Amino acid sequence: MPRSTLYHARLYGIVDLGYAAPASLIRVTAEMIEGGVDVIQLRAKGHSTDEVAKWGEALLPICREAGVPFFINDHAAVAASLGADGVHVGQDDASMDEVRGIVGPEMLVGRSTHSLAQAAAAAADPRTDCIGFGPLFATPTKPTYEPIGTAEIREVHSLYPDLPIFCIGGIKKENLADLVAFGAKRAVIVSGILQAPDIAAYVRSARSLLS
Ligand code: 3NM
Repeated sequence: MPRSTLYHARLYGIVDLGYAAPASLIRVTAEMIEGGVDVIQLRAKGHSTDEVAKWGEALLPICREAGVPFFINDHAAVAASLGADGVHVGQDDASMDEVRGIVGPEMLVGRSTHSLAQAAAAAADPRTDCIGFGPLFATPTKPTYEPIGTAEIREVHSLYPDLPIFCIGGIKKENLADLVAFGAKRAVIVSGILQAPDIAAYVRSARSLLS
């Protein structure tokens, strides 16, 4: 899948086992797709490689049928063996050499960044296909991370205009219009989507704010 798919993406949803029970993963993924999410990631911190592989195997065909890129968080070997579209890694995870050594040159690779300096480092490597930029606000989904605020959103987008940048952290449909006014083009929403009483409706309304 080409990087341009991520460039045109607007709303990135994460199926996070911290919020979604294993028995709900297929329904939650289908509802996110129904609402119009542009990218889906499976994130299962603290779960075994075998579990991630099992859940990834269940979700990949649903995403593939809908043409929605499917990322695996952290587990490059699982992403490679499933033939996922992408793998997302954090600052403390494997180096790009290590990740590319596992997934090869074609798979999309995303990297979390938590400052302009980290965004610069990620952007300097042409093998980085997208970045997360955050957490913008305090979030229970990543409780130990210091929020970086919204002041640098415009700058990071103007420094790296060709890099798909996904704002993340404490984003809800209620603050999305403000983020767009601050220069955000794309957003990741985790708990807002997964805790919504109607996931498809929530995604549809958040997506409509990111044109
Ligand atoms: N990564 P919510 S913030 C998974 O800044 C994740 O890299 C972040 O969850 C980063 O939408 C975050 O519930 C959590 O706030 C986002």
